[in-house]
Amino acid sequence: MKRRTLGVAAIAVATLTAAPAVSSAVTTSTSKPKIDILGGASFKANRYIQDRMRFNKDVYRLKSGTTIQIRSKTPGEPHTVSVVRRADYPKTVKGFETCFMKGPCGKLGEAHGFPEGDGPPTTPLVNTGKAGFDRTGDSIVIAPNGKGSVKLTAAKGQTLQLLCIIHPWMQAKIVVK
Ligand SMILES: [Cu+2]
Repeated sequence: MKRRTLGVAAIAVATLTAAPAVSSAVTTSTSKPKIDILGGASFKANRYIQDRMRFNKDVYRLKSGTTIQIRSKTPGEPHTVSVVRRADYPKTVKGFETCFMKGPCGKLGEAHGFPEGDGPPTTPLVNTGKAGFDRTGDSIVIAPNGKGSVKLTAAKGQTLQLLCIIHPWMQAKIVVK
């Protein structure tokens, strides 16, 4: 998938700078639990480019059975909210490449059916196990500036590790209440 390749190239540069501060605040319960995807980029001439694509929280504490509204406020590129194993989180820029070559970034990208060029994936929702978000491999694509929703079916006490397979520094988790 061309987009992912480009993403890695851009990010290799982007992460040369310190990661931007991301709110570590935890969501409080609201009537419409949501995950917002935020963006923005900047550069310093002859120094770096900084990409601030991110989930709006590091930790979402949500009740089992909740419908999660996901909203992207970034134009241009899609995102995914994907459940992965903690061990599959890239921890370095080189780790992004591993994620694309043999980790969930590549595997889920194929499962979603992202085209080589631009265009929507053939399978925006990949579900493993029972319906909803409850286990590794569950994944939803959110279009540029798009929305989506998914039911949190994981049982109370579970933690789901989230990753955007297109921008694999986007890492957060859901703690199920
Ligand atoms: Cu993303």
